[in-house]
Parts: sequence; structure tokens; C-alpha cells
Amino acid sequence: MQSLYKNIVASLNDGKKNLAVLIDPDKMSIEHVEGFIHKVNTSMATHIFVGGSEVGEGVTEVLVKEIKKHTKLPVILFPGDVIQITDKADGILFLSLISGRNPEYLIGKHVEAVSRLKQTGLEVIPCGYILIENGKETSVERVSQTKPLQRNDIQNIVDTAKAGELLGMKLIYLEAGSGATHAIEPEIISKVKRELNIPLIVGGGIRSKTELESAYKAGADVVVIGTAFEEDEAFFDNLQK
Ligand code: 1GP
Repeated sequence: MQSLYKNIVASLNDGKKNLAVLIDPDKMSIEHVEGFIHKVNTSMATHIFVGGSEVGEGVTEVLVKEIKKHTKLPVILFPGDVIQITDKADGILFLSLISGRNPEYLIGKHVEAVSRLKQTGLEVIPCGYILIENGKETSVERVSQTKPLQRNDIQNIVDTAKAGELLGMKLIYLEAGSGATHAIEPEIISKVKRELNIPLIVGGGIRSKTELESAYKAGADVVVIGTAFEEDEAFFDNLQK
């Protein structure tokens, strides 16, 4: 059933906002999943993203299976590598790192992924992934060996996002990087959003309800938060349904 993307588009048309809780398999123990997911279920979260920059083979599948036992929320893979592909999830962001110029992350890994994807029923959602500099080196930057876009060069960010849309990508993800010092500024979000006809995801460094609301107000359709929940699960208490 190809409904994940349709539901995101429908929520955008209805003016509803989505919150994805990002779980990094490298940082979540299986014993901890049930309690954590219980908190996710009582919060305003609409999606669970699973992925990380450096995750061992098989780890993601075990984690996704456990997550699915405790929630009805859609689980979408946000993979740093092809080995994170598992048919236990509902969908996958098929990320092309369009802020960078490393062919492996623009097309190489995707070719490698096809034989695995063909063995799954995952809904594949093509996504233009744009890394924006945030004051410190991110793991995406290190692993992909690409340079992020400068956050003061807004026109370049807007043009990169639009190029992704024109290439046929279904989502654009503005990424400041996990644990970023500066979340993506509202001015960048609103200028990118104005140019796009597809949903916009924003993530990296969002640690408060105020920052979350300001990202929504600027035009983010989906906000992704990982580190703030990892560091303090009490953050869920501020984000009740
Ligand atoms: C990272 O955008 C996500 O890929 C979420 O970032 O962990 O900083 O919330 P945080």
C-alpha cells in the first residue's frame, strides 16, 4: 500500500503538521524500546524514523521489529547505508544527498540498494537531502565526505531544493545534522518552502517546543527530532497530543 507519501501530502493540504521521532539503532537498546515507544505513542508524534550514519548489519531489523510490536505509527527507514534496509519497516526515504557532490551518495548507494529493495514491500519515497552547515562537523558530513551548504547562502539552498523537486524527488529534507548547534533558521525554511510544490522536512538541533513551532510556522511539513528525546525523555511531556 503506497499510502505513506499520500498521507503526508494530505496532511499538508489539511494544514496539519507531522512530527517524526528519529531513533538511531546505534543509540537505542532493545530493552529500552517498549518504554520509549510508549512515550512516543502518547505524544503528538506522527511518524517514527529509524536510521543512523554508522549502524551494523542486522541491527536495524531487530530494532524495527521491536518498535512495531508497540506502536501503530508508521516506521520509515532513514538509512545511512544500504545495510539498514529491512522489510520490517513500512517505508524508506530514498535519500539523495543533493547538497554534496559525492557520486556514491547521489546515485551509487541507490544502485547498490535495488536488489535489497526488490525483496521488500517498502514504500520507497525519493527524497532530496540537503545538509546545511551548523557550526560544527556532522556525522553525515564525515561519513559522506561532502561539504554542507553555507547557511548564509540562502539562494543556493533554495535552488538546490528546487533542483531536487525538478529532478522528480517527492520530498525535500533540510538537515542541520544530528545534535546540531544551530537548527535550520526559519528564514531558510520559509524561502525554500515558498519555491516548493512538494512537502518539506526539517531536522537537526531542534530541542524545544518553541523551535519546533517556529519550524512549522516557517513552513516545515515534517519536523524530525532525535537527540532531544535521546538526552531527555521528559521532552515528550511538552509534546502531548
Ligand atoms: C538528524 O535531522 C535529524 O538526522 C534529527 O536531528 O538528532 O538533532 O534532533 P537531532
